[in-house]
Amino acid sequence: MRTYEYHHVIGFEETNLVGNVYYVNHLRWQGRCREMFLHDLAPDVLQALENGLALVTIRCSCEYLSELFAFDHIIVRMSLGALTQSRITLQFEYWRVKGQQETLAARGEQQVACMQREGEQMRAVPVPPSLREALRQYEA
Ligand code: SSV
Repeated sequence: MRTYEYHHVIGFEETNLVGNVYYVNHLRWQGRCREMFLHDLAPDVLQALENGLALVTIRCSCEYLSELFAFDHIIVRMSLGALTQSRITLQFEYWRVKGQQETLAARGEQQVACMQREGEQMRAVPVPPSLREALRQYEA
């Protein structure tokens, strides 16, 4: 299965008193990963977000398997879990890289609904064609 990779080196700002990564950061990296995907592969969708398109996160989760620490190099690997008319399910694996060795540190999932803002209201709309096209190569 093809994955989209986001690389990250953990900084002190992401760790807690005990020295390991505070759990909220894993969700931030899900966000960083998906926005870089749009920036790289469907930049017109970023433009559309300024014109009333809303990509609404309707759920997200993370399963924590092992601790991460400052200066750990991690790769977040994102793949497409499911694609419907207006919803995208993204799956994430968080790998810690040390030399040649990679360890799975966490897993996550989130679902995004494509909607259009209309005044105060929002209505579901199809996944934008350019995004659907970009997603094709990441189908599980
Ligand atoms: C500002 C805002 O609302 C941003 C939302 C971003 C949503 C991005 C969705 C990207 C989906 C990428 C899927 C890739 C699967 C391999």
